[in-house]
Amino acid sequence: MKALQILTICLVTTLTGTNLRGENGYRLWLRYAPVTDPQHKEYVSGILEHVVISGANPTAEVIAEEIRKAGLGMLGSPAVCSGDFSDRASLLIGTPKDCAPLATEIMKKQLEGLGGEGFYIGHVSHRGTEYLAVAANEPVGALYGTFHLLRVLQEGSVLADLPVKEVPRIRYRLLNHWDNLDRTVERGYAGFSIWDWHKLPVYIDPRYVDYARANASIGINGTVITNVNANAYVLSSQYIEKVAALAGAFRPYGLKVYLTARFSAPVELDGLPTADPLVPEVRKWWADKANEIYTAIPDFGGFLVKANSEGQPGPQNYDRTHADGANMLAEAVAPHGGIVMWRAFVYSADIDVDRHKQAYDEFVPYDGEFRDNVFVQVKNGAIDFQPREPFHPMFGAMPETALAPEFQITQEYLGQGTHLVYLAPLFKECLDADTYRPGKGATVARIIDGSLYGRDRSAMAGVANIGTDINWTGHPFGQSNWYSYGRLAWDHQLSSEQIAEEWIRLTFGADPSLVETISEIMLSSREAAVNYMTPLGLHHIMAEGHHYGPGPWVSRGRPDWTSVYYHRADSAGIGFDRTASGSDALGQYAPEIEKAYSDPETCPDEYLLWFHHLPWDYTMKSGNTLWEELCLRYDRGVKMVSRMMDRWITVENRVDRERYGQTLMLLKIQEEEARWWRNACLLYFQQFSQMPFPEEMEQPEGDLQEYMKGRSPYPPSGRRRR
Ligand code: BDP
Repeated sequence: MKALQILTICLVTTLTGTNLRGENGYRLWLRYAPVTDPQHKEYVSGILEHVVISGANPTAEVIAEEIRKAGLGMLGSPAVCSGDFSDRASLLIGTPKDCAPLATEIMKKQLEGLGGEGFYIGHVSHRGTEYLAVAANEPVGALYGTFHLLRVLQEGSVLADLPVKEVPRIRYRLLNHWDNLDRTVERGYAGFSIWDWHKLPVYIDPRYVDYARANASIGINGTVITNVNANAYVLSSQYIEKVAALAGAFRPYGLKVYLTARFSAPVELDGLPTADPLVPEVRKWWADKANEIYTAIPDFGGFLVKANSEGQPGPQNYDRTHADGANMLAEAVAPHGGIVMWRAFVYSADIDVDRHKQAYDEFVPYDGEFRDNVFVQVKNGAIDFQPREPFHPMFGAMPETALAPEFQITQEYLGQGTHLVYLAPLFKECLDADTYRPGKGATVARIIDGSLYGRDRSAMAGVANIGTDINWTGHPFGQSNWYSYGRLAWDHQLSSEQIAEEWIRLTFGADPSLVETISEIMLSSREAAVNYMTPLGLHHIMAEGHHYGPGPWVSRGRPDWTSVYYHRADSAGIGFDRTASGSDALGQYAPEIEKAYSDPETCPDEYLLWFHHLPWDYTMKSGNTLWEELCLRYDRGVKMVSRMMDRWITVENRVDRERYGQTLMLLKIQEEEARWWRNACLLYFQQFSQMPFPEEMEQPEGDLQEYMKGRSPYPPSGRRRR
């Protein structure tokens, strides 16, 4: 590099206080960037000057390692850590069992009700001196507390309103990887699977540890490492040994391993004549398999199962119910403290019932029949991770069953690897939705966290967007979705704004105007995507198979995998009538919702075409006709992306070049693809509406036939394979 260039970079860096050199994103939100503000630097040094981390256990060791990293990054020198109490301590981290100053009655009182994972950050007094402490009942709580403290410091903030006490609202906070044993990732857009099966169990990729650290830092405590379209082979002895090695790497971080269980595994692996869950030999096979797994992995989490769905085997193959299947597996893992997550994502092309209704029909009659260690895992909406769906009607309809919501962090239907779409608003929309069951205020969040029923078991699942790409998630902003999922699983009361701001400060820097600009981009991004893909309640109109790009014309093959099944556009109008005069899916919701949504006048615009088939000239609340409104919303989506790009351009020189440039290029693709969605969808629907495009919008260009041919025979990855 020429001297002049170096000088310029140094100058700009000094002037803006930002490190403008490239950052590849590997460090995620754990960057521990140098603290430049002298006052904050003094504050951080004061806290990290001499940290006492008590306890001789692997979690205490990783806490010390994290504290050293943080000191090195933020202050330029690793913080001094010791295991033994010293009166020079600036911070104490530990449990009452291991750290004498924390073993007081007052502290024990403070820790009451915090369980194993909760933590306390505040002052303790010992022999007349006050110390700052991160205290917990168990080492993992101390680890979560440490990450909390380091987050505050990294954000450029100070600890205010001490003491801080936190307890996770959800007990099982899980990632679901749709990773195949050949290292492809179903619906993955960030490279290959990070599990290097070939080299396991001997070779422990340092990424495994960074992965566990990242998860622990946001409170994720379990990971299902294999695809729901499961391969029985992962349950073979050879693979159990590999899984045990991963579990060993994750253990100090409080991250447990789970596996997907292929229902036909007893037949496939050991030649049993049947996998019927009521046959004693089959039950014994699973009990033995569970024993084998727990011998290798004593803290194994349990099984996740996709059964009788999209061709997967299940109990119905033997005329048994979901409850029979789930309970058999639950019985096998129960003696070891394991759980079973049984997915409710079931629908069949052979049943002539709106796909929206099928999961409810199949599961609700079995409410109360699932064992105590079973969770029924329900997607946020009744169709399939669409840009916007009303909450799934099963929430609230099974009070005797522990339900766990499943969110999709990977952006299968939201622009895959190229679109910036911040998903916290989507997750929140479901969690905050009022089911009105049994009455007003029964939100999905209160149902699934157990508080509504006084149940102490709760779980949440998020389909991971992680792969071998250097920045883990492909799109630099994909990281924010992993982050927000974890934060919401810990505390679903956090707002999308709060989480975005946290993430931006940690990821790009704490300059308030930078935070404001990037947060505006993030907070508008989900609504932008809904607008340019599926406004007004449209859904499932993406391209066939790979799901990349628009495909409202898809009409071949299995009807419930086509687009025409869902949008039902014809010369009379557009939308799916799910009122009592149509499929009556609305009848599965509480009467309050059914009543409000059954009338197009009172149904929120967001869900209008989800529940109604309406004429093209129907008058909307805005006064526009339905056709005009549809066109304007599609166009608004494109404009919102242009605005996101304009805003992003203003952060040049305020964030590092590498991530600035990557994001800008991706926003260009997103803008172009938003136009593609708008043009293709509107030209297609215009065939039915026969109405002109409103003048005030950018006129859709191109030829429908060309759009219908698709872009390339080689769409992005994310293909299905076991
Ligand atoms: C759909 C995906 C498919 C998954 C399925 C599932 O397209 O790849 O296998 O969900 O959740 O959205 O099982």
